[in-house]
Amino acid sequence: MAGEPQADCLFCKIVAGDVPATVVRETETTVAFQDINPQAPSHVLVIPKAHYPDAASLAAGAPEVAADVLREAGAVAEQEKVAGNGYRVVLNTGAGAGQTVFHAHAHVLGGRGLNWPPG
Ligand code: IU
Repeated sequence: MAGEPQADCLFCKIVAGDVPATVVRETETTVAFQDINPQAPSHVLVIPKAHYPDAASLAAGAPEVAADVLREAGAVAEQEKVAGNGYRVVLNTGAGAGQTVFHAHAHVLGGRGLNWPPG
């Protein structure tokens, strides 16, 4: 069923506490943790606790939680002290766009200059 934990999903295991992660923020509906392979001085992932494979399916199935994820992305940027100089929120959607973990997540990147267009 949409939103239910998936046994083979790494991020569901992080939500359950079965796989360790460096959690920086948590709400009733979201978890934010340090990316294991940071692409910027500050690189945090914000995920919904519920399992949706990508941001679009999250927005369609649980729009209030999609809003929570975006709100938390801003809160992470403030907490990480990267908001002032600008930061980027990235929602890779689909393998062709670089999505490798199919549990919705927002990358929050900051702490350096960020080029446009992205690679
Ligand atoms: P992507 O948008 O699906 O490519 O992002 C997945 C991210 O998850 C990527 O930046 C990985 O470094 C990160 N990650 C992680 O933080 N911990 C893990 O155990 C694994 C991936 I696997």
